[in-house]
Amino acid sequence: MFGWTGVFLNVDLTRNKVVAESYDTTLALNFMGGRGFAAKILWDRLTPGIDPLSVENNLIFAAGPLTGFGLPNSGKLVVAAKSPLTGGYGDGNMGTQAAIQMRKAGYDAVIIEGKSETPVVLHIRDTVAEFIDAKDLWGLNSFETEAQLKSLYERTAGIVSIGPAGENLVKFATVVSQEGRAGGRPGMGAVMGSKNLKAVVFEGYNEIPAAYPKSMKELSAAGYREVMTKPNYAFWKRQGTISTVEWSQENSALPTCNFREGVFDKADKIGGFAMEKIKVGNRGCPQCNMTCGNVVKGSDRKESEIDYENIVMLGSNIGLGNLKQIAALNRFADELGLDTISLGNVLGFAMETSEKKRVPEKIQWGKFQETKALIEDIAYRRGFGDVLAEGVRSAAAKIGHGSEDWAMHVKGLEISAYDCHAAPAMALSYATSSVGAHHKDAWVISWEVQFGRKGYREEKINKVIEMQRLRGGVFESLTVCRFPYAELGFELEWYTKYLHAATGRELPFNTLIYTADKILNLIRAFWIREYASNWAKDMDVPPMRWFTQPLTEGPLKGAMLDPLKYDAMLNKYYRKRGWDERGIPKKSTLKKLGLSDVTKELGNYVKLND
Ligand code: PTT
Ligand code: SF4
Repeated sequence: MFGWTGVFLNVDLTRNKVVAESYDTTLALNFMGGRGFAAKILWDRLTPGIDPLSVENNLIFAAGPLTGFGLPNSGKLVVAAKSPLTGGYGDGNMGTQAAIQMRKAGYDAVIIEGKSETPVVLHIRDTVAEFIDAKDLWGLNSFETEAQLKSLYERTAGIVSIGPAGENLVKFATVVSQEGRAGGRPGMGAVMGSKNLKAVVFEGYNEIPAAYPKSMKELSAAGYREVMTKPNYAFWKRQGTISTVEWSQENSALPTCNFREGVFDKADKIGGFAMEKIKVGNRGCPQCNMTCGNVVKGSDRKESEIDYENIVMLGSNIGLGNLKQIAALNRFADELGLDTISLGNVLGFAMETSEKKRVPEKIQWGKFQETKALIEDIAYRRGFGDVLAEGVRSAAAKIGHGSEDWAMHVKGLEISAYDCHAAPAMALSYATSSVGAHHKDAWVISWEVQFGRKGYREEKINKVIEMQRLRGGVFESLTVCRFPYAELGFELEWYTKYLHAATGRELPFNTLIYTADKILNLIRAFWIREYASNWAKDMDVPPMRWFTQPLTEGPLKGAMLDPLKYDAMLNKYYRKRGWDERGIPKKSTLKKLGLSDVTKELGNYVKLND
């Protein structure tokens, strides 16, 4: 097989055993890699209903057929498991040297099951895997952990680790790499912690088999050159994702005070131009010349790599308008291994709940020191922090007193940094994303703003589906960064050329889209199998706040979503997807996608329609 290594590494932490397992071309072509492999493995191997933090869960690191070849933006890795936050399928995508090293070691995926008796580091060097005692590392933050491990291995080693949040099973703990790359929003760090796995070190010294190595090199060099010719390249290097702060403010989409408003009076102090004034450098994922991680020094004088999402969620959404303080909170979250998006939601929720006097704790908007202390309480599960460590869905259920009305999540995953009071298509995107409320699959809001945000017309549904196919399907299964395409207009044809050089196969775009639909439906089946009789259409509905509490400030004052129109839009989305009125794939849809085996299994949990 070319392109793929054709091998998964099974790691059993209970028995300290590893077994390399070859898989065939059919699996590769059917599921491609990354998210596709993760979904297939979790569907096949997990017993429905297991506790995500039990030994039975699998933690998966999966790459795609382009990972590690030196192609632009191909240093990405999917980390996946059954999510302890949502109870459904969970994954994330992080840029890390570990992606490249895993492939060079000879594996397309590493599947970790069981639980080590004591804290452990897994070291994989080509065909040799060892389990190293990690008692001395347990308790260290993710930066300290990586620094210690770095001193022990080759400079090229790829390391992923968890911080105290993962160890303490905070439900939105992430896996961290390279001081500021974080992946697995729906609690992949907690799954790693539940296995007593502090870190994985990957070292690989083999060539990844390419069908046409020479054209691979040429295409790679040409790709890097092409990226640099794109008109927005220079500005992207200056501001990366952060220019979106100004855009969101102009368009009333900037989450402010727990998504109550879409404008923030200190937006100019936390946007791209404010960031440029304190910027000290660029960092990025390996194999990338777009390096979009903007490094600034926070109020703690430590370096922090910031993006749009973490600025907004730890800034305007909690009423904090000081960029250096936001950077310090972001660095703190990276060290602890907490997802900044969920964290910003949880903090905003706590502030609003306190303001409304539904809890005795006094937590005020925009107070840096108090917020930092609360973040620490969350990571170490102290006091009220322990309640918040479960995520907003669970916290609201526990607190009650109507607090569900301002718990901003879909399916238990907290909302990313775009307010949708006046963005029905983006609301649909959050509501139907494969992991819960994440913008990664269909970031449709900029298109929606450009082409008319009012209305629920069919074109919007089509756009959501198109983006889910491309971003959530193609990019997550090839496991390459989507930013060259999404932000600079790097043409999609490049990827079919890369795929041909890597695999020796003509894999036209419509094949990739078909695979994307297959993966999305398999993930959908995973969710439905887990929720079984509790599965309901309202799981595909965004938070009530956007339907019931209009914006009270800014040019879109008064705006909110219309529940009846949203419902009609969702019904149409279901029909276009080949799902029934409950949002469950029909037998005919699964068959068309080559998922007939799924029909049989899923039919044991819910009644399927033809
Ligand atoms: C991603 C989510 C995002 S999406 C951001 S910022 W973004 C937040 N970053 C966090 C962080 O940092 N530290 C932290 N402790 N928690 C964080 N949580 C948030 O996690 C990321 C980039 C970005 S920056 C984005 S959009 C793109 N995402 C891609 C994707 O999902 N797929 C893909 N094929 N390419 C992508 N390219 C871009 O990568 P999750 P990274 Mg991240 C400090 O993992 O779970 O998917 O959540 O990986 O290496 O940091 O790169 O404005
Ligand atoms: Fe990583 Fe940014 Fe480069 Fe994408 S563009 S590979 S997120 S540094």
